[in-house]
Amino acid sequence: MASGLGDILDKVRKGERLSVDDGVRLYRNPDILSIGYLANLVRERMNGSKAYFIYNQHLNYSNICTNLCKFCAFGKPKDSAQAYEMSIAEIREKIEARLDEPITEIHLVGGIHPDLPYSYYLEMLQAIKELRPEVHIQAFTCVEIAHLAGLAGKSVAETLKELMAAGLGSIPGGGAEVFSPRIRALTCEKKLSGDGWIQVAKAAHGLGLRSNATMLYGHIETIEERVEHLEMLRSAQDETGGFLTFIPLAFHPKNTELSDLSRTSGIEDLKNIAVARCFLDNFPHIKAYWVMIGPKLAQVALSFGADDVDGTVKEEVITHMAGADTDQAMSRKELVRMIREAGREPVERDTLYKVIKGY
Ligand code: V47
Repeated sequence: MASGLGDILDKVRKGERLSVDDGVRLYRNPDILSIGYLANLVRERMNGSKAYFIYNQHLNYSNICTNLCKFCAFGKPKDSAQAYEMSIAEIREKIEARLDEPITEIHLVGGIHPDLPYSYYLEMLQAIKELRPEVHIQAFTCVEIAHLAGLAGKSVAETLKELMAAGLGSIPGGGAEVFSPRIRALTCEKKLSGDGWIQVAKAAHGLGLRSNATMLYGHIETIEERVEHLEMLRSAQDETGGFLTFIPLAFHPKNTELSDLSRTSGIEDLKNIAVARCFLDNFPHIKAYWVMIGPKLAQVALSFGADDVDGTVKEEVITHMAGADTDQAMSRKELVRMIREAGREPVERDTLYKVIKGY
């Protein structure tokens, strides 16, 4: 292989684990086609030609947040004119409005609210389950779970058990950002630490809950800090096996305190997907989140390590507040066409990757 990646190619072919140094070298190497080739070998070995999507509904119940991270345009202080919080009745209405659609997953994320009581979160899950008993609720990032445990005055595990009894099915990957204490101090000092995030994920896995993981790249983090983040995830996954999917999240600077930074490039987006696919050898899935990188690049990503594009979504707020110019939703037909034209086999899945339908 040209570009000095021959030894990494050997490791990938033999299914050997990449070192931290290999990860850094991949990030620093400009030969995106060779990196994509390596990632595609892993992708096809793990997932063949399948490309997964889901019929889901996103619901951001409140943007009021006490963390106010510098990279986030979604979170607002309680007294902001743009602050909102949905009552349980409003959440019901949002769910009722789409009862005729074959939604299999509801994705719930909000800010760290200063005064909503613990009972609100339990009632939200119960209300959704009452209206749609069959739906899988993927809700509350590890950061929110830690906050809810604080509200409940219970351990994370006890809190998770109560949330599960109320309808929680799995945990989304948000809030991970970059685990490095340096990045957290500079961008999100009030947020749960990287170690804290991993502890919540492990507690969830210990109870049989599956969860996702993300990394927010393209702001002020170094390549070494990205690989360190991936390494922390890989070693947690060695212990628990509870992570389902890794989602690299492309930083969108508009309306944030880091708005002088540029948006990520297509090459940077593909590289983050490809390096993750090569490095995270124990993660079953890598998602190219079309909302953040656009459906066109998500198609290309399906040959650079990704085997999932997320889903129909609808009403995405977090990235759109930060200047995303993608649509707010995609139809099943559009998702199937996008995957097919990328030369992959579209598979509609549920949250836990059970096949719902092949196309
Ligand atoms: O935790 C915040 C990120 C995350 C910005 O688990 C930003 O399947 C880009 O985690 N530019 C929430 N990103 C979204 C998320 C997610 C999305 C889709 C699927 C899944 C999954 C998880 O969004 C936050 C933060 O890391 N974020 N601000 C921004 N300006």
